[in-house]
Amino acid sequence: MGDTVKNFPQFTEKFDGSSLRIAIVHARWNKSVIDALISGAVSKLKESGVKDHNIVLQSVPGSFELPLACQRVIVGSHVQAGATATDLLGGLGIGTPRSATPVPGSAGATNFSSAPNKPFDAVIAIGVLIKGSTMHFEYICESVSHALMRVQLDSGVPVIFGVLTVLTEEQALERAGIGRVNKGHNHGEDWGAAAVEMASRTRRWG
Ligand code: DLZ
Repeated sequence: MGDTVKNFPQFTEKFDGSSLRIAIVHARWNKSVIDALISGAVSKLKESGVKDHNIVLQSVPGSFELPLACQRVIVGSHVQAGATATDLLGGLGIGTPRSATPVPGSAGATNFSSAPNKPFDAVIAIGVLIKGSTMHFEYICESVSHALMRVQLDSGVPVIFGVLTVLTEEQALERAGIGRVNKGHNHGEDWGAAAVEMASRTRRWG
């Protein structure tokens, strides 16, 4: 990670994700960066023992839609529209896609009514906001971060803040580990680790 003090310190305790169910809710704006971040998060979840069928992905148009989607995912009304990580990551070149039944009228979505319907232990909200020439960026960053915190505190379910708020496209690429000049570090991995740690701790705290 280079000569810097600013990094994600892994806790020395190992957390076992084998009984955890984690949702990744992601925006579709800036897709190549989003895809890399999802890959990083999923690899870390799997490395921590989270099972494929317990990683559920839900996409939304943009970051502004993340808080409501996270809230609904936590409440449980999402299950019919989500896809498991295995399905999505088949498309990203990770994991083996399993066959899925398309939900009528929702292209690309898959019906996982057979997936275990237990509550989620944590949700990772992933979005990439890149500053433009107007105030749009400031308003969305501010409202999304506050709203995600609210969802987390209101529900008691950890919501991991996986929203990059960057000034340039290159900064976004570097934070997804796919920078053109400096490859950088994939922050999705940190979010996967944070989800497993917070889900485990929240269970212990009761
Ligand atoms: C409109 C917009 C713009 C300009 N930029 C981004 C962005 O960089 N990242 C992102 O996730 N979403 C962006 N959006 C879309 C908004 O988040 C939202 O989807 C729309 O305003 C509709 O509510």
